[in-house]
Amino acid sequence: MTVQISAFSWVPDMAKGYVKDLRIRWALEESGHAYGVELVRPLGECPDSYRQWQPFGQVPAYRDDDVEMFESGAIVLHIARGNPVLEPADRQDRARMESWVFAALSTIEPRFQNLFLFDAELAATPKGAAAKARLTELLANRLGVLATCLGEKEYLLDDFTAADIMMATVLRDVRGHGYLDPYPTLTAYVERCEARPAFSRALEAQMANFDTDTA
Ligand SMILES: N[C@@H](CCC(=O)N[C@@H](CS)C(=O)NCC(=O)O)C(=O)O
Repeated sequence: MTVQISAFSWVPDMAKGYVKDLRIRWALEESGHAYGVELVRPLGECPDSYRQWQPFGQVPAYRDDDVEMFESGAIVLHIARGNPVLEPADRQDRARMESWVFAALSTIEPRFQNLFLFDAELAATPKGAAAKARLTELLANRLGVLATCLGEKEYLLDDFTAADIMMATVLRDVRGHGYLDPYPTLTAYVERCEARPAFSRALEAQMANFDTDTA
């Protein structure tokens, strides 16, 4: 099967290694699929034709012999379908895996993103400082629940699944801003996921693509 994904050819240094095509590369590496990459430039510089593939002009987008799609969660679930490394065979476990994929994307990630955007623009004002404290508390509540659910387990389910790709990539962003520091088990969980050879290959491939854009 021929697989192609989109990725940015350039991002600021702080974003290198964190762009969301990493999720797709990681899922593909875990499942042993080779893939090609179509590089686009960010900040509205992508051609109109790209928006037929990814309507918002974002990365990643994905196509294979059968389907063309966008949204990293949907793409990772598509790659996981029927794949024993990423998707449990048992129906209940599969349902839990899907639940955790959505928990990563809609329960944890937005709490961090609110804070991340806020950090940049408003934190300097007194009202801003109070609001930031509240948003920090809201994120902490979610991380606390996550840490309890993970407990001493290695992964969200008994074995590694697609859910760990989504959760670990969300938590890497959280960690980068220091909000994971109070949760040693979550930090260890991210490091365990990052220690997977497939993650290293995915990361290296993303970084190598940035080297090609010298404009
Ligand atoms: N919900 C989308 C978000 C994708 C996303 O935020 N991509 C970023 C790169 S990590 C992007 O393309 N940013 C540029 C933009 O939004 O214009 C997904 O998970 O695929």
